[in-house]
Amino acid sequence: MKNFPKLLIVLLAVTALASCADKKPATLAEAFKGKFTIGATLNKGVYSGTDTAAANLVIRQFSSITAENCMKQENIQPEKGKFYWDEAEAFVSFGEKYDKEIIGHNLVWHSQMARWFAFEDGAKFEFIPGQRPVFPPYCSKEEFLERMHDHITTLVSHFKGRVDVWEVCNEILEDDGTFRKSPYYNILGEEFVYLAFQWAHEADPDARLYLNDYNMHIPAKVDTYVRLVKELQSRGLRVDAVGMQEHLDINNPTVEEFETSLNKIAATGVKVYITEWDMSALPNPYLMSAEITNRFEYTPETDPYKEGLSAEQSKLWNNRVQSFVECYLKHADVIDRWTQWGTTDATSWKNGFPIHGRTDYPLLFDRACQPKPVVNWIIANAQKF
Ligand code: 9MR
Repeated sequence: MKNFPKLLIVLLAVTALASCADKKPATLAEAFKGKFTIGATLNKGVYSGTDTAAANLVIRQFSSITAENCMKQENIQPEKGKFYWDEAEAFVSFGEKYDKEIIGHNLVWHSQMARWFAFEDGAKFEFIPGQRPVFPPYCSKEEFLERMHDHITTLVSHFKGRVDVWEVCNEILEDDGTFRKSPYYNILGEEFVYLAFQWAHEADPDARLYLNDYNMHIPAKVDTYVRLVKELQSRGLRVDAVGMQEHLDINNPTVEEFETSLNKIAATGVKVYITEWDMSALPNPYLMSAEITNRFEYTPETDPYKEGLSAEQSKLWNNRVQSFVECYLKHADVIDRWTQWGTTDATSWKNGFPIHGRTDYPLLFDRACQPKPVVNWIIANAQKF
């Protein structure tokens, strides 16, 4: 009898543990536990607290967050030597408060580059509507190296120990696998890649580092990334992963094309991050890409689901997403993170790209922050893989 309370405690503890083990996942974050992190990309409304519905969705459903715009160079260092930290600070604090993996996007990107960054001090820009822009001369190589070192070092050091993962180079290749002729490449050649990784690592040795691009299903493109990873490795530089953006549409690419590229990356020994996932439900006027200079004219035929997605298209979309997710789960040993580009359909960039003003349905949560059918399927099934 003396032992009764002890026995009771043990019994209660065992029952509690058993019911914990039985507990079915209720959210995406729980569904992917032990497999990979599941991320959302945050705009200002989410981390500043004005969009409370989206913020609550992220807090509950996701385990990782990426900065959609606030860390891009034109926003964070719009003038030489002047860093504007407030927004990025709000983003990182949000992640810390809710214990999310925090992704910095990005250190090197030709687009949304600060206007002063590659050109002679005080350079004048003239943009005449309808004419090709004529750019002023680049600054000297020495000056560019100093600016690049300063930008990367200042940004990464500022968030040392707080940002878990930095996207070091974004969209540095053309689809044919050659280097994009950006100011980085034009001034430094391929060396800019190795310098960027070196300086990012020096500024925060614990941060994970990766290369990132769209259209990674194109063999020539992924092959060059494989070469770059090997080159980084042979120089002893830290590289943790290759990011496959995965801006998909309703037809392209195939799961098999994705898988072939994933296997090529995995063979180098680094991880794969799915970094900017979305799947447009709309007709696509060109073969899918995230090349943001591509724009097409709006006509009503290009925007068929203004009043809501048809049942047929919704089924197609959900089934296609499911087949990708099955593939991601199959490769959970290689995939470390799956991030969707945005939080809900309401604020996705796809409503404005590649045609402005359409109503698209590319993300896992709808305009009312409700899960699409495939989300419920994931929550019920992911742990079975
Ligand atoms: O989603 C971003 C959008 O709000 C910006 O206006 C746009 C400007 O370039 O960038 C979008 O994000 C891009 C990301 O940073 C890099 N890959 C392509 C994404 C979609 O354009």
